[in-house]
Amino acid sequence: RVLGPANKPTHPMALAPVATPRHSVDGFVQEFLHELNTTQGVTLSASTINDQYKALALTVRNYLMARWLETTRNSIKSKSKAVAYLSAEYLLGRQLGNALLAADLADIAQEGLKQCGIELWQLRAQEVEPGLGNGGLGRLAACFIDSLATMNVPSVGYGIRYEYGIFRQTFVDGRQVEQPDTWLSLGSPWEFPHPEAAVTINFGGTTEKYTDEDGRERTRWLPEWDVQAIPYNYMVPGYLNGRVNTLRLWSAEATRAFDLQIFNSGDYARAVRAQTFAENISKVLYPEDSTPQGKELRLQQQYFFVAASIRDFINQVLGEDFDLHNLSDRIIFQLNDTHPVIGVPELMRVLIDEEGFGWDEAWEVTSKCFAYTCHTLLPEALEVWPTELLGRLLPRHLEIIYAINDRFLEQVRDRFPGDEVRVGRMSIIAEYPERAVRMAHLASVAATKINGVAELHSQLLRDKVLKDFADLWPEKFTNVTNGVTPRRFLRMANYKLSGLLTETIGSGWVTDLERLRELEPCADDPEFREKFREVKAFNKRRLTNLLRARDGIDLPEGHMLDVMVKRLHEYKRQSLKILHVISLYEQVISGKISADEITPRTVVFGAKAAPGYRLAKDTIHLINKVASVVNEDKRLDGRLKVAFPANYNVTLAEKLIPAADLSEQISLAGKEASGTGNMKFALNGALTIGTDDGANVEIRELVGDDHFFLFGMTEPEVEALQAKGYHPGEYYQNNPQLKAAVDLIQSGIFSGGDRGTFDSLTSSWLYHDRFMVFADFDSYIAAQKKVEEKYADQDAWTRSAILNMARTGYFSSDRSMRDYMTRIWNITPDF
Ligand code: B1H
Repeated sequence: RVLGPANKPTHPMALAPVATPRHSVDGFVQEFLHELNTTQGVTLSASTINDQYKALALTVRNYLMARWLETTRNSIKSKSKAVAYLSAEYLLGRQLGNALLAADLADIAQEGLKQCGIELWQLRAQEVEPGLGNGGLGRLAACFIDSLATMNVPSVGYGIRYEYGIFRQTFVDGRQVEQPDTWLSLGSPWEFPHPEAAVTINFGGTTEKYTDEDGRERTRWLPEWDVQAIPYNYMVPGYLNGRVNTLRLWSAEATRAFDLQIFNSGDYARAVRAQTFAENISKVLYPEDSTPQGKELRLQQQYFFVAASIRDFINQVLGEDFDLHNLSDRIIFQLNDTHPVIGVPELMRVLIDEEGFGWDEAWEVTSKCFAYTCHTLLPEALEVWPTELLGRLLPRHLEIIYAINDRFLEQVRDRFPGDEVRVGRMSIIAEYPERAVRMAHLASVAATKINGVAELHSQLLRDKVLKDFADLWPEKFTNVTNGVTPRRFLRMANYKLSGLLTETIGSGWVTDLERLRELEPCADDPEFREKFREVKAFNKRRLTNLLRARDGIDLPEGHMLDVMVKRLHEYKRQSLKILHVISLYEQVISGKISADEITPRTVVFGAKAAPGYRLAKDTIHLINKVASVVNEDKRLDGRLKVAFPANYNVTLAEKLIPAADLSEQISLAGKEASGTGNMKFALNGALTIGTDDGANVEIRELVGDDHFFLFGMTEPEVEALQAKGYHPGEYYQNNPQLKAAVDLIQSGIFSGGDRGTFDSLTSSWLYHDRFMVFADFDSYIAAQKKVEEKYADQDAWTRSAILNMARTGYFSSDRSMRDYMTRIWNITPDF
């Protein structure tokens, strides 16, 4: 390390808190101008909007700085047990608004900037969001660290500082085209790089046996190459509580030693290429949501950040003289899906090879330090690494995995004598189609606790995906239903509604969301309903203005806003939603109904498809083509519109969700582990049309059947149909409305007369649809009729919307974190 330990003061002032700027408009302006002058090196009059944004960000940072240093110092001093959240993704969203809120500076900043002739919202619009995640899993990690900070829980988030986050989506002729996400091109004022705290991460090579000084047989890893992991710290401010936790993201750089070797060989060009090779590790986020890519670089990323994080925690937090036998008194590593599971053999390697532990001693410690959250039910989403690849990259880890497996299978044979079929099913090593490590099995063996992310999902994990493990270790299994942070998704995103809530029940709901219950009686108060409607109307106007400027999209006034935003995936069934639109259109143009029978409605889609996922991309193409035909057709009398703004991200979600009337949560039952968008919509006063899947089940239980539009098969019905044999052609032949919609696509009307453009989609639905779109079509259409009936009675609708909000406080990520603390971590908050 270049610098010595930070907590040995070398100056009497070293432990004194850094001065926090005065919490007043004057104090703020002074600090802002100071940053503009000294950091950006410009005067106010010569400053660009980017200068102003950066100076503002630095100003807000300064207000949080003393709390951050204090939190960090206390967490090292206090020696309390901490959580290390290990996640390959953090979908943070913009930082400025959240930091202003956490420091109680929003009003002061607005006024101070106004005095400087600057509009705060304009500076906020400058920020490029760090899109370091794909969808729900990455956003969940961001919500969780927000809640941990707000609830005073000693914790640190560890992840990867991707140079390119999730791609920027554009449409060319209605097809998705991906652009690199250059979120760092103007630099980020929110990060604190610490190159002096770099950690060396090894790869490749071989292992060898040797005898140590005490005559013990030992193994050592002789790696072939290495990279430097450079930590970048981010503040994670709690809401108005004086705590600022840390998110530590690792960036890869080439090591000196590595270059030198090649430089000395005289091959300069190869040396420079080698540098690029090392730095590729943190270059880009893999854009597949739910379907992991078995790419070597991906495994490199996983090991890179997990090994750096474990080393970092042991060296920086615990310090030299800590007895690692007691590691589980100080830390629990929470595994966000299987992506960080290589941390299990890594901790074993550190304890055995580096610290001289015996196997049993090391396993005793390791098996208490990890807990595993599973986020999926789709078999194709379960990560598997070929032993050939894993052994080439991490030879010592593969040996350790084999050794863990040997001991584990012995246990299985003990418990289930003679049941070799079970042994084969449970083995950490799969033999077909190739020899490979099943990461979910490794995680299940090592973890103290295994949790799913909604009640139904956790039950299906126990009954199906991980049934053998639940038979062996029932006590390991638990559920923690997901949640979302009320700070970002209610207080910030919907400040009008927040104002109404606070004026009605006080501001306690921001950190105690169950208090929204107090609003239940307001559902019957006409005056409150009127105010609630005004808020919705305001949010719709705000969205209209944004989409006009951002996408050139014109939202009509007075429409029901029907929103489906989430990653594009067959199981989520955007296809069902677009078939509904096509069907409405078909009925009008064929004269079956007249346009004025349609409820004026705008259907908004937002969705990115994984770049290599053909059917998902074809669905985007279809939606865009339907939009361009439907939106222009005068026969609809402007009563049905489709809007598909490109590049759906957290920033857009914050504007879209508060404006929505109807939330589409229409996955095939048993496929969506939880969903978290569903929670955000309900909390912002949208009604849900949804299947009995994921957290929809719990939302419906809480809001009540009268305020939720349920449709579709249940999970057992899906299973039964699958077992009996699903024949989509029968639904097509027997349902004229469905047939007419599908035929309309095949007529070429959405593809300039070409009948074959969407064959990939129609034949998938007709012949081999794993996600049974046709089977739920009828029921979906019927539920949409109920939606229209209810919407016709605005008082009834608003009443239900208010009750949705009032009854879903359970879905705060604060509650999720409390559940993790009691059911999994055995941790209590500080103070
Ligand atoms: C979820 C993923 C995921 N489940 C692999 N699994 C990935 C898997 O890059 N990869 O390889 C990326 C993401 N993401 C989602 O997690 C579930 O589908 C949602 O239902 C759930 O709400 C969310 C948070 O638990």
